[in-house]
Amino acid sequence: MNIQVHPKSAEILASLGLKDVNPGACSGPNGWSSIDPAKAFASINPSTEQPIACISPATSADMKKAIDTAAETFKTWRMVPAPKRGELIGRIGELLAQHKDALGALLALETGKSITEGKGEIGEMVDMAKFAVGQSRMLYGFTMQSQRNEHRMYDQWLPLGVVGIITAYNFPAAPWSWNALVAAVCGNTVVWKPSPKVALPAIAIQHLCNQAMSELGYEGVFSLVIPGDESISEELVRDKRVSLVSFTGSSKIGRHVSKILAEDLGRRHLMECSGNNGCIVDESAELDLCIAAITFGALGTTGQRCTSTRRLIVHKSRTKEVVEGLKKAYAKVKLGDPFVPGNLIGPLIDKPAVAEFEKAIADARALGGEVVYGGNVMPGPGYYVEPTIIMAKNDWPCVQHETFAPILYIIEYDSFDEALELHNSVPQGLASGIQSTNIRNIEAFLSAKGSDCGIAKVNMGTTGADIGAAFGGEKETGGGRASGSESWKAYMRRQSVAINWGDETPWRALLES
Ligand code: UN1
Repeated sequence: MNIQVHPKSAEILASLGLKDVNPGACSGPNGWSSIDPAKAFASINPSTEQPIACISPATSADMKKAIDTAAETFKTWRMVPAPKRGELIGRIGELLAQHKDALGALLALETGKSITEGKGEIGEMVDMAKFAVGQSRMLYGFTMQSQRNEHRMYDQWLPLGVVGIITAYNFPAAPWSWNALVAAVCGNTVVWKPSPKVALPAIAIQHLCNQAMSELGYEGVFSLVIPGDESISEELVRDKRVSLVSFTGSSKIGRHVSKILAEDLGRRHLMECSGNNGCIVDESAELDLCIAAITFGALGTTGQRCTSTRRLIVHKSRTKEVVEGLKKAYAKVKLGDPFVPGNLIGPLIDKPAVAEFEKAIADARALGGEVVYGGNVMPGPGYYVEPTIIMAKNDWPCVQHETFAPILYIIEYDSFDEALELHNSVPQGLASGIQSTNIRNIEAFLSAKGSDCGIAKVNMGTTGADIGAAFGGEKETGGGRASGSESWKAYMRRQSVAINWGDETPWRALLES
């Protein structure tokens, strides 16, 4: 294949150990799969529509080998003291920090997100490694009061086994770390299936994990599989040795994945599916704060975050100034090559994503939606679209659906109860926000009758969750939680232990009578 590369491509790829054609699976020592050039598929730069490098897809045999390796390695890894397991994660964190610039640039190259966001995503992984190292000394269980004489009771947390992690194209790296690094300190082994649209960072990260695993003698803890087709990906979900599947992606596929797992009862799933994030702007909102937060919330990562602000629920008295303020801010936001510092908005990921953008706008227009900003696809090369603002109604199908594009729907309200009702009237429940200086509205938004989402933000954008807090949402978002808070418990099984340390038992009398 004749690869026309971005000027910086060769340098970035070389510094991360990536070649023109890369193996699509790795498990165990010297475990890279063999390359079949005839089957290799290209990873495309959405800014130029040109290939970056190719991946030889994982076969069914590669998938089996990865799960075999993970299952076998689990037998020894689970017995390594958790703080020792943390040492491996600490080393991976150091290597990620050393390669932060190159990995961040690779994300910009492959996803089209700005270089600042790319480096930010890797920085988040470094923080996540530090968090997981700390967590490795804090896998706490309760002690409980037994009702029996001279008995002790306590909860202990034990590892699950093999954890499968399926990640999406918009965040090719950080969500793996929220799951994998915590899962590993908990004593699990990990098999990662990234989106084939953005597989190069996963290969680069596997190289770093391999280095750390080989230095510390823990080979086989982290494996990678990048199949070219869905049926092989599904083998990861179907294999009963995989105790937990953490899935990031659409609610449609998430529903399919969770059904397969539910069939086996004890197998677990951690779902991070679609979001449709609303932000209420009330009468008391501070305009400047609100405009800056909403602009980044709606346009960061070109509206391709599951936390992106998609619905702005504005009090009627504020609509005019909010829309005018957003239009001014949108006009200032720079769009273009993700490598040019200061450019906030890059391209969408691919042609189908552009078609989704066009469809959502056409659907809104057909229902009477007024496009007050943007609305057009930009001339190529690159999958660039204009940031868009549409006056809309909350119950329109296009508003109820998550479109991964920089489209912001403005929905007006009269009373605050109506705002809460509108806010919660979507099938998804990931991130939410309120722009307000009114303590009563803020507290109502955070109360039981308020936001029904997993993440609630006050005077902030809906994006930019901090790793210290659990990440995930309710309803069709799937209910899973990853990264901080007490998310580690999802990667372990609880065992309630009871010990009789005395010499009495009520059953003895039964035998003596
Ligand atoms: C996602 O879009 O899948 O909260 C994750 C945020 C980021 C993560 C987004 N920290 O916007």
